[in-house]
This record gives sequence, C-alpha cells and structure tokens, in this order.
Amino acid sequence: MKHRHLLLPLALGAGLLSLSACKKEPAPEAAAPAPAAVQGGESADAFVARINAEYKAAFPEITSAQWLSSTYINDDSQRIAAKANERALAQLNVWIEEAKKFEGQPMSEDSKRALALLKLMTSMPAPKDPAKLSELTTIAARMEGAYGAGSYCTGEGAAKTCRQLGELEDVLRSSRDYDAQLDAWQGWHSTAAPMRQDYARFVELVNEGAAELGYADTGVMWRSGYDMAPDAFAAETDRLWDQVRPLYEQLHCYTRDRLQQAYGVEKGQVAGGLIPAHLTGNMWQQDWGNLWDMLEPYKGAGSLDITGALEKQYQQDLGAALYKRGQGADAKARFEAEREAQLAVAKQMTERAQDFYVSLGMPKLPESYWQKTQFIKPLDRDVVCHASAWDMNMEGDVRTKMCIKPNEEDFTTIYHELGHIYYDLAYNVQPPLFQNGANDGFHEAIGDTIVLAMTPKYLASIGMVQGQAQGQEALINAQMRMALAKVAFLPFGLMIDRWRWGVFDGSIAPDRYNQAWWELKARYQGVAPATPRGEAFFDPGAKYHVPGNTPYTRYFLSHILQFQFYKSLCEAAGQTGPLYECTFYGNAEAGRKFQAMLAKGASQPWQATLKELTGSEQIDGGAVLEYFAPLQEWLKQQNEGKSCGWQAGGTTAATPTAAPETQG
Ligand code: X8Z
Ligand code: ZN
Repeated sequence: MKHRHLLLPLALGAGLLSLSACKKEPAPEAAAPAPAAVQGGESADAFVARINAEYKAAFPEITSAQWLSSTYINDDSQRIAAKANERALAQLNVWIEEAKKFEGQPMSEDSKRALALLKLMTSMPAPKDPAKLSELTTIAARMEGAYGAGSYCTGEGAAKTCRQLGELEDVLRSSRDYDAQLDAWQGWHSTAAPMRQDYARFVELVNEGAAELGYADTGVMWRSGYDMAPDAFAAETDRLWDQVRPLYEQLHCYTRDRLQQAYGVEKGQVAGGLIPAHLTGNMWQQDWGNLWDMLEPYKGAGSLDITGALEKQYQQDLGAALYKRGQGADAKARFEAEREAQLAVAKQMTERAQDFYVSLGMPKLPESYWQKTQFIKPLDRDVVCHASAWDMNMEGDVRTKMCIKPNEEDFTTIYHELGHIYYDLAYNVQPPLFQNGANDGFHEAIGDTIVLAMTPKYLASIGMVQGQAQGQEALINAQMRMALAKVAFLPFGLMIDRWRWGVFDGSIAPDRYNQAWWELKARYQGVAPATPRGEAFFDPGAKYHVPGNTPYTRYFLSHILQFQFYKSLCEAAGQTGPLYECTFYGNAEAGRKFQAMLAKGASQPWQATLKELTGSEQIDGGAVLEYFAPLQEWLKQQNEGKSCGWQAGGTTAATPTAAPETQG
C-alpha cells in the first residue's frame, strides 16, 4: 500500500506511516473547548491546526517525488526523492520538538491524540544530525531502487539473458521443474546480497533517530503504534498466532505430503520435515495458491479457474487489438497489440474490483485515477513493481502502482489496493494527522475483507467462473483456495518483524542476519532453503518490505482482522448461513457500516473503531477458525496417520509439540 513511505515520513498518506499510536485519555467531563494554553502566542490546539495545515501543504511535493522515484528509477529521481524525504523528516523532527512545549498543557482530546500520532508518523525515525539524516534518506532511496531494478543475469556475451522479479515469479508460478524453480529462486535472492551493508547502516541510523525520540530502538517504536503498551502488543501477536497455529500446521502437513508425492520423498522436503522454499509457487512462501494443480482436493469439483478466465479475457482483448490493425500486421504491430491488450485486461480487472466497492454504495474512482495509475510494467525503464496505493494530495488524486498480469493473484491484489484507496478517500474528511488507518492492520484488511466476499457464487455472478457445483467437495475446494492464500500467509506475516525486531534491538547482529532469518522461517513457517544460505547472502533483502522499510506485522493483523470484518459485514447484510458462504456484494447496509468505519480513520483508538464495527475491542482469531472449520476437519482426516510437524534447526522446534509426531 502505501509505500511511499519509504521515505516519506509523513507521507504517505495514509497508511503509510502508519504507526498510529497513542491512547486516548478518558474523556473529559465536558466537551467544552479546552482553555488555550498559550505558548509564544500559540495555543496547543492552534499548534495542532497549524501542523495539520503545513503537513497537508507539504504533502503533494513529497508524494510526487516518491511517485517518480518508484515509477522512473534512476539516479536523478532517487536523489530528488531522498531530498524530499530529508526535508520532510527534518520538518517532522521540528514539529515533534515543538510539540514538547505543550506537554501537560490543556488541549482538546483530539489535539492530544494528534500529537501522540505525530511522534509515530514515520516508520523511519531520522537522526537530527543533518549529515546522518541525509545519509539515511539516501540509503533508503538506494535500497528501494535496487529492489525495483533487481535483475538476475545468466550467460555471457550474446547469450547473456537477464530476468527481473516478475519473470522469475512466472517460473515459480507455472513451472514444476525442480531445478528451474531453484534457479529462479536463487537468482532473485542473489540480487539482494549487495544490500546487506546498506541495511546494516540503515538500522544504525534509524535506531539513532528512534533513540532521540525516546524509544529504546526502532522496533519498540513500531510496536508503540497500537494504542497499547509495546510489550502488550507483542504479547497480543503471540496470542493470536497460538490461536491459528494448529490450522496452519494441518495445511503444512497436507502440502508437504503432496509435494513429496510430486517431487519424491527426498526432494519434496528439507531435512526435519521442512517445505523447500523454492517449491511453494511463491518467492517468499507467503501464498501457496499457485500450487493449486497439486493441492486441489477434488479435481474439478467446482471449477475456480480465475486465471484461466483472465487469460481468456486477455486473448479476446488481443484479438480485438489485432483486428484493429488489420490483415498482415507485422511483428511490430503485433507487439503493440499485445501491449494494448495487456493494458486493456489490467483495466478491466480494476473495473471489476471497483464494481464491488461501488455495489456497496462507495463512489466510482475519479477520472484522474484512470489517467495517472500505473497499471502495467513500462518497457522503457525500471519501476518498483510491488503493488502500492497512493493518496497524492489528500483531496482526490489517488493512484495505484502495479505491474498487473492476468492471473488470480494480481486480480485479488487489485481488490486489496482499492481497499487502501477507498480508505484514503473516506478519511480525507479527517484532519491530516488522522488520515490513517485505525491501525496499520486495518488499512491492510479493507480490500482483503472484500476478497473474502469473492465467493464462488459472486465469481459466477460476474461470469468469472462457471455456474457453481454445490456440495461438500466443492466447499472443500473453495476453502482450500482461500486457505492457500490466507492461512499459508499467517506465519510469514509474523516472522518478518520477528526478524526486524531482533535486528533493531541488537539481538540479531549483522553477522547473523541470514542465519536468524532462516531460523525464523523454519520455526514459524516450517520452510527451508534447499541449499545452504550463509552470510554471503542477504535473503531478507529479497522481500520488498525490508529494503522498502514497511513494517510487516500489519499484514499478520490484517489476516486475522479481515475475518472479523467479514463476519460483521455478513451479519449487517443479514446473512444467516455459514460464514464461508456469505458474500455482501451489492448490500447497502454492509456498505454503510464499512464506510462509517473507514471515515473514522485514526481519529480514535482502534479498539473503539473495532467495537463499532464488530461489537468487540479485541482482535481475535475466532472468525478465522469458524470460517475454515470444514477445511480443518477435512485436513485432519487427510493427515491421519501421517507424521506432521517439523523440526526447526535441531533445537528450535516449531512448537513444543511440533517435533515429527503422528497426528490423528
Ligand atoms: O505488500 C502487500 C500489498 C501492498 S500493501 C501488495 N502485501 C503483502 C505482501 O505482498 O507481502 C499484501 C499481502 C502481503
Ligand atoms: Zn496493502
């Protein structure tokens, strides 16, 4: 989503910065305006109003610099983005310093919250020392640029070929050749090795910035953005993971078994029962949906071939584009027709996603969205393809940046990105400092809540899949499809920041970066590289959010929260059947509830916002388990008599009980 954060401290709009913190104090007796405590002529409330205005005024220039550096990667755009970011972070430090004068002074509750949020506005706390600040933003721009431009080359001279992330992901998505996948996986990871020095220095610099703000380290600062004590927040994530871990372990067991059937007992696992990292159909093992061919429970029971439908749409678009060019189109005309069709199908996919939001009563995207969005990968320059959503000016210039391909994963990612955009548009009514998610997990969960409502019935109603078979087998197939995206993700969503929290607090020193990374991958996800990955590599850098410095626990939270949101919206829509059957497509009441939550932004603690939507103040994995109950039952039966669980590096078993054991 908003990634602008990159550098942007402030930027980003929404969510970006997203560390929303601060607890709202108990409401004062009366909502009478607080007496103005005047500091040098300015009251606290006037101060907050001023920084809101200055923030908003400075915002478009920062987002423009960031947009250019992400959609036009070169030294110049990086320099400009780094400079813009440098100014923004320096300004932020000035505001935070000024805000200290108002501590303990009377001010409105909103101003108190705004000042607390101000301190947490960036995920890249910057040292005040101008040289260090400049060094920090330069490194940040360089790392993100390096990620976007990453390329894996083989061969020499005329035989030299280079592939970027998108092409390497295509291999993992589609090839079932063990060695081809290993090559693609290793190739991409080799591009990250040179980032290691930059990252280690980056950590030192942001830690200095965090210390100047009064935090023990950057990880503590990140964990302070949840309207609760940072330690309590960390404990919450443990609690949530414990709730859903048994479901993940069943899915892991089933998947490993199928991989061993496909690749052989030896190659289908890494010693200790771990899943080989290059065989999950995904570069980071975070979404296993591409393994559908191997993992589909009942062949053909309810066909959910979304990728097939999108490819068909592309072929149609291509046919139309070729037809326009007439008989005897040469190679160049054919190439242009292909580009035209790629753009056409990408826009059709986006219109499809927009239609869901509009069906809930939300507005159509503004015309400028369609003009300024990056839908497909440009041919003439490097860009950051990692999907993101941008609020450029807090007043309607919204855009997404993707390199859309006609496949299921990208289709659902568009729904995800539009969730950010509709959040941005909804909270544009708030003062700038409240233009953010209730917490960053909320921002990530909006579009995904819609994805949960993309039931087979919905997909059939929009002509994406054929009329749906009913019955137990179709249900299990539909649940498996969702689980490969949502359940497989859970431990991944947790481990990235387990690693960064350790890096920031110093318990993971640079000479153990890679070792600690793979220990955590093994412990939480039960995956391992097929070949040794020593400290010459920097595998964390191969995942966008590390060089992009986007906190990741938000996605773990989102993958729990979205089921709670979904359940509440289903109830609002009057659905009484099992949770997994519900869609609220076209339901105005669900839309009204959703929109009301979005419009609150970060204006109150997230617990209050959650309560308004769901009736509860707690994030809770119960809805995940309720949703997947049929699949979990089915998986247990499938895994009966098998030895499930894994050993993570000898001593650190995935769970106390996860040493290979027999379940069932
Ligand atoms: O980064 C994203 C979005 C943008 S906020 C495309 N996601 C995470 C990822 O790709 O790693 C969405 C799910 C997890
Ligand atoms: Zn997102």
